[in-house]
Amino acid sequence: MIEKTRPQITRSRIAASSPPVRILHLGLGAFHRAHQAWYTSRAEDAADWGIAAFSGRSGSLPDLLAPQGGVFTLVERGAEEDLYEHVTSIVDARAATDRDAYMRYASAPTTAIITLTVTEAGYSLTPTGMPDLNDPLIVRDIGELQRAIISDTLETASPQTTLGRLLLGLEGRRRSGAPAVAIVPCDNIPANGSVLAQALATLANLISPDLAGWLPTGASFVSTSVDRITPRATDDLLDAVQSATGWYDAAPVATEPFSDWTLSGEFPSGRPQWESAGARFVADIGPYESRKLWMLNGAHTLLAASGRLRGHRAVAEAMLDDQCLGHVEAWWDEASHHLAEELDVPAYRDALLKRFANPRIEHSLTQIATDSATKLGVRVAPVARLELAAGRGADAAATAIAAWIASLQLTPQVPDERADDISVAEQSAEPIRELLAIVAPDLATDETFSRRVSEAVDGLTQIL
Ligand code: CS2
Repeated sequence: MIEKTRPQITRSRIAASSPPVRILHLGLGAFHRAHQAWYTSRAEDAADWGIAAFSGRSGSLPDLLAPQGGVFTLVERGAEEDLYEHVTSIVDARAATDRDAYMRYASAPTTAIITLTVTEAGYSLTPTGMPDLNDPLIVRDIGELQRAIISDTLETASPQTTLGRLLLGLEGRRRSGAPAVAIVPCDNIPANGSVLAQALATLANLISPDLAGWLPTGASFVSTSVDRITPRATDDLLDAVQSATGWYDAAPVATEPFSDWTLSGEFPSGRPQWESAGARFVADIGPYESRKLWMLNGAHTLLAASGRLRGHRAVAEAMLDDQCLGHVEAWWDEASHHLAEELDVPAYRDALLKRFANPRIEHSLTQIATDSATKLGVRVAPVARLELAAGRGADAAATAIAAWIASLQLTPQVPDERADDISVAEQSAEPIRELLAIVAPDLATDETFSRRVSEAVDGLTQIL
């Protein structure tokens, strides 16, 4: 329990204005606050753009932020020093279950943008990026939305999945005649805007022809690549903020100095001048997202497995272990074969080494290991395919997948959306091939690659 020795920070106490809500966010957590909320708060036209943020998996933030009027302290943790600033863009923090408020914001003509940070697994997609029509929650949401729309009882529907919730909000919007909204997914999925557009269109076609017909003009989809390493906040942060700023803050967030936001797509009802806060708008997002997803996130997922196998708890600690570092370097070499020269991969790689080594960012490997089955499919499998197509062995990709398989056997269990599939695979006659099939079904049918993964699992389990 942290002792409250200072007055609590509130919007009025720090004399911050209250911008009108024009952005609706799903997935209020540390990353949203250190990234999109921070960019919005720093934009030149911040006074015009407020955020109403709904919690995702972690439920308590709205209760902590509401008494503060949504404002909080962001602590930028450099290798040597901390910098403190106030983020004031979130003006309404709500629980995921607050359906009425959600519908009000989703249907409001003043809402121009819906952003999302719901994690990769939160989109209920198959490894090929289509909505998972075998997922019981998706099946349930389709039925519930169909019934509510046909019987004109929208207020009774409470879908559970992100796709279902979005479709409910969009149906509300369609009915209210609100102008087109930009939907901006901020999760680590390649072409996230197009993937989400396709997933929503597929489900809308099953739910309601009116909604399906409205979608192409009612919503635009923006693809983004987002980057800022933001571990879960720890209790000592509250003390640090209190003594450094003179305010008690019940919900500060600590993050690294580095940040990147690359976006591509249309904003039919306007947007904040995020570029004035450092965001980058591009025509082709592909190269940026590959560089980030493969080099940073791929290495993270690899370290989460190989580091935990070696008894490490955090990224910076694993980077000091030559074996883990060797795995990461080999992975970076392999991924670099498929990244264009203009992306200046050597400089990006040097920066990553420093970011990962930042000893003051305690980034837990267990946190990163969550949902590794889905993450490997997005972060590692694409490079394996490209390497195999180029006639090479994809050894580093095989090692990354093998490290995950070995960690399933040898380290404490971590939450994974695919846990049921994982235990079925583990009990099958060919567990390694079946586990590989969860990550990437096509790679599991490649005999040579599958054997390579098996050999790497043997290698990893022997040298421990
Ligand atoms: C991490 C990411 O938890 C994870 O899977 O790889 O959250 C990573 O820290 C962010 O994408 C950094 O931008």
